[in-house]
Amino acid sequence: MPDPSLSLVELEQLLERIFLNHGTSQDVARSLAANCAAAQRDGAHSHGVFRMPGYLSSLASGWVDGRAVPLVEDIASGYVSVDAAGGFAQPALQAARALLVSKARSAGIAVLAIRNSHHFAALWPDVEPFAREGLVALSVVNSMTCVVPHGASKPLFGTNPIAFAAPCEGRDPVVFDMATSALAHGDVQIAAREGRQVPPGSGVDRDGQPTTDPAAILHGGALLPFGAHKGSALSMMVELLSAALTGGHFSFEFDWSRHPGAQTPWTGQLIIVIDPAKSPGHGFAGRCRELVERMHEVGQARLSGDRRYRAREMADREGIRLTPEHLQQLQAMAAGVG
Ligand code: NDP
Ligand code: PYC
Repeated sequence: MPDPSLSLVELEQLLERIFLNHGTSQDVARSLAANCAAAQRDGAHSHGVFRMPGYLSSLASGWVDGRAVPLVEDIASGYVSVDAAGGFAQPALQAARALLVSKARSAGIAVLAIRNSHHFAALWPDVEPFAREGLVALSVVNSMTCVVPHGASKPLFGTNPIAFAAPCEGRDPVVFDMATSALAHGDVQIAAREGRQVPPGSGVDRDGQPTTDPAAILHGGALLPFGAHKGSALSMMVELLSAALTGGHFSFEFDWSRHPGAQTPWTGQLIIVIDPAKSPGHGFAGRCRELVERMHEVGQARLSGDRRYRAREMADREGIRLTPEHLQQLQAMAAGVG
């Protein structure tokens, strides 16, 4: 028997029911369900349905407000700010999106600074849609202290991803989305669950010694930045842009110890949107295509984003496959017993 499969709409509806049954507003349920279902469809497993128990446990702990109403502030010709009011970052982005795009199109560039927000998801769903509208987008979000800065002895930074999306003539947008740690925290959790070691250089144990044991990283140990001092500098930049600039918390600045079950980092997010129609000759998407073609010519077969697009094509044809256990677990959550 093949694993059961759902269409994107079916999975979104199932996840939306789960969020609603666990106390979120309709807007929040819709926004988180769309994000999580898209990650599952694209094979982004560290941020697909794997995350549902964490969302629910954070909501149940009272740490995140699933009914928060974001407050959008029109700060300047190229600057929008949102107070997510202790809720999730995705509905805050939705609330500010139209204003952000209209500012980017008139000024050529606009910034969205989200604060007082929880981001527990992949970052590419926040940027890819801008590129599908012909815009270039860059986003950063910080998370929770679990990464040792290069040369330091204790964790301070979060796993702090950076995502970028650009329109490209004749093909899907060029998108990358990467943690600035050697591994995303979610991938360490998955490795621990599956009894796999993580690659050397990923993390250290509670004594600061290098380890490939995911349990040692998760329980008292920490992750390392990717690329030594270079990834560490990018992670520092993510802290500054996501927290210092937006008015959000640094990854080390919040204390969730009084909310057992809390898992969603309470931080900030920055999104920069650029309108390439303002560039000379309006030729950005064509230039992007030229670069991609040259990358292929020199032998790079797989570009960042391509694996997700292939997974998406397959899911669009054959549905999104879930193990019977995962589907049962989701159905139990939707019925309010999970
Ligand atoms: P990966 O290392 O799996 O991938 C990073 C990027 O590199 C992706 O764009 C990926 O494209 C691309 N890529 C991977 N392998 C290759 C290859 N062989 N050739 C070319 N390109 C390649 O991602 P991470 O583990 O760093 O991050 C996973 C997710 O975790 C991200 O979505 C991130 O946003 C999320 N995250 C969220 C956090 C939060 O606070 N909300 C914190 C940290 C991480 P493709 O996708 O097509 O494979
Ligand atoms: O996988 O590192 C991670 C992560 C942190 C917050 C959400 N995802």
